[in-house]
Amino acid sequence: MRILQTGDWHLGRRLKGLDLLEDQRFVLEQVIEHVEQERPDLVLIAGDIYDRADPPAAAVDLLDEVLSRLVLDLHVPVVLLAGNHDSPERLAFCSGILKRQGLRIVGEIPEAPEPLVLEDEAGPVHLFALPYLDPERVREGLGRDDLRGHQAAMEIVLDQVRRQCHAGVRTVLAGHAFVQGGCSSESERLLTVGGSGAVDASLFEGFDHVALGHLHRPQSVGPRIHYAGSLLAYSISETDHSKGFLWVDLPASGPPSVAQVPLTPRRRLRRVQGTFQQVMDGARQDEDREDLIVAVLTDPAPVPDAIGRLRQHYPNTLHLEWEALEHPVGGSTVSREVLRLDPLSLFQRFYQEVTGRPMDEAATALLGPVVERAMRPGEEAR
Ligand SMILES: [Mn+2]
Repeated sequence: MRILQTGDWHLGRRLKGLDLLEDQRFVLEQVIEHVEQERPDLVLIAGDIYDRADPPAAAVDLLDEVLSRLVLDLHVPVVLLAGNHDSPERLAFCSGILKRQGLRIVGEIPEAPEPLVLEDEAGPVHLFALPYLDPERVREGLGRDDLRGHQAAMEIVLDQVRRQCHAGVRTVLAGHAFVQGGCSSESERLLTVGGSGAVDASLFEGFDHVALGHLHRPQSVGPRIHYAGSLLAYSISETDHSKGFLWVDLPASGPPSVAQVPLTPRRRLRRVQGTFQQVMDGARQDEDREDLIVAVLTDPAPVPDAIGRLRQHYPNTLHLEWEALEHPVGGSTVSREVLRLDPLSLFQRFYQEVTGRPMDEAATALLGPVVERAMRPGEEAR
């Protein structure tokens, strides 16, 4: 049994204002090619299909095109589930009709989870696909007023899944969640404000394979719990990630083998570092001028219009950092203490310096949520 596991496509996402749709199409073409060659038993897309609940029309068209190729042309069944960025209702439009065509869309939290039954020479494989379990939705959907938090929501839904499991039948679980101990990036929208939103890996014991979405770095967080990671780098913190998908091969018994297949991005997100002069010299030799560039300049003093001049060589320079100025080793007017302050404290300090008195409670209460919202990853394009 061979499953292609992918997730966090975030179709329609922009990075620092830059449209990534053609970049997304470019890697999805590669995914389709792999499916065409390998003919897996299933393609599984573990949530965050779109970047937001109301995706741009071009993103909807792209998904339509990709799914049509997989399901109608290549006849490979596809399961996709709603992540925390998707609108469950919109994503699941026509899901009853599409199910008959081999496309299973999981939007709502199932009251009685029903497995998708796949078969190979060794017998059946049951796949349970859960959407992102928003605790509030689980509470409402199941009429459990006492239910609080992500851990409890996952626990109660998995209890129901386990009731439908059969001993001796290989079982795969797919979902969209933040498992404790996983390594996050800046492009995952926080699941809870002020809390971790994480769930314990121990909740997933007993499944033969757990295919998760949400974390954008490809990783495993337990012996059988795997994140395929996002389709592309979706924040400038992801320059060192190798993005791709997973081949999951389930044997007749025992643990599956999981292999990552890297995808080649249309434009690489990468970091260039050095003095302005060194970076410019490097840029002149560089043929990959369309790449998405994060420049880290080490000059001891600012260079006038550095980003404008860099963009003459790298038109897609997304971000510029002054390493020596932002992280001074000493002798700077900005003390290390200030660099360690969280954004709200930094505002309070600035307020005090400007007004001569500390920020009062009322102002702090007003400012807190604003700062929190501004700092929340994944909202930059709004
Ligand atoms: Mn995501």
